[in-house]
Amino acid sequence: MKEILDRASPLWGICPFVKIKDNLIECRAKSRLPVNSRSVIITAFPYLLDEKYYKDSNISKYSVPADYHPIITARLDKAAAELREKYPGYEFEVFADNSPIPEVRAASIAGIGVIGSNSLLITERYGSFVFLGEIVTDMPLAAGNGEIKECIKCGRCTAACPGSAIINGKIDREKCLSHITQKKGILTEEEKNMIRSSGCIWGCDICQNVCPLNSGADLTQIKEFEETAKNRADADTPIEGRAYAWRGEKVIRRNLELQKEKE
Ligand code: B12
Repeated sequence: MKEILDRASPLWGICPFVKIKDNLIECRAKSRLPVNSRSVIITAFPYLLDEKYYKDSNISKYSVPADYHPIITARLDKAAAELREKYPGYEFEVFADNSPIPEVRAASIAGIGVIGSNSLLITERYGSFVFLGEIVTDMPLAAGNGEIKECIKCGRCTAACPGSAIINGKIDREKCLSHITQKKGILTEEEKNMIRSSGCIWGCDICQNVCPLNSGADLTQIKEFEETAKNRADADTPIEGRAYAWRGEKVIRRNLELQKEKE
């Protein structure tokens, strides 16, 4: 099993399903969970690129590579197919992001990182610049002691958050700039100003950029991320295949207009 998972992801661990079963996220994908789910094999995919890729960028770091969902799903699908062949009789179901699994919590229980006050998983080697995905199985797998570990609570993310959205390690979504850039419809003047002054029209990295546990984070070795890097969104480039494509052009164009108003 180790070789199969090592080929898929540079960092993974096991979270017993029972430890997150009361925190499942309601979504359509929930119906795909194996009936007798026993273990969550949680995997992390580092995405930090060389600084040169972020120069003059107007989108958050996670959206510089092409949409990560198909990239990590392809890797996990391959691993799941190999696991099904090796362990017939067990189910292996792949999820990424659009998942009933509270991924940050599961990853911390699996021992692959600490939960930051910004609510993100921070790994020792790659900091919080990792995407999470998982294979849920009805196979019982040995896990660690399953304790959630917390960050050093220096308070820098809380202080730097432009919307003051971080309250005691919980995110108030309505105030989170990442959420605001994704919101459809009419924004309040305050929300518009947050987008104008951030210089970022999709997502937000502020709580990650100020985190001391992120300094010196290793760059990704996943070639699919580097090969597809594109650090600006603009009105003329098609959005297909980018991390923000699911939201549709209207929201992107609105945010681009807000940036223009500032210039
Ligand atoms: C909805 C969502 C959002 C929403 C709301 C985020 C939020 N923090 O509530 C919005 C749109 C704002 C968002 C933004 C971002 N997101 Co998001 N998001 C999700 C999603 C789909 C679900 C999260 C969720 O609802 N969790 C369940 C809720 C109910 O969790 P919760 O009970 O509140 O528990 C949280 C805390 O309380 C804490 N916690 C829980 N138990 C305990 C116990 C203890 C002791 C402690 C200390 C803490 C703690 O951990 C949980 C962290 O999520 C996940 C994918 C997934 N399936 O998990 C991605 C995910 C969390 N997002 C991700 C990313 C990359 C981002 C952004 C960085 C993108 C960007 N650059 O703009 C920002 C970061 C903003 C931030 N600081 O959270 C990654 C995070 C990777 C990582 N290293 O952790 C995930 C895992 C997606 C992925 N597959 O990689 N996101």
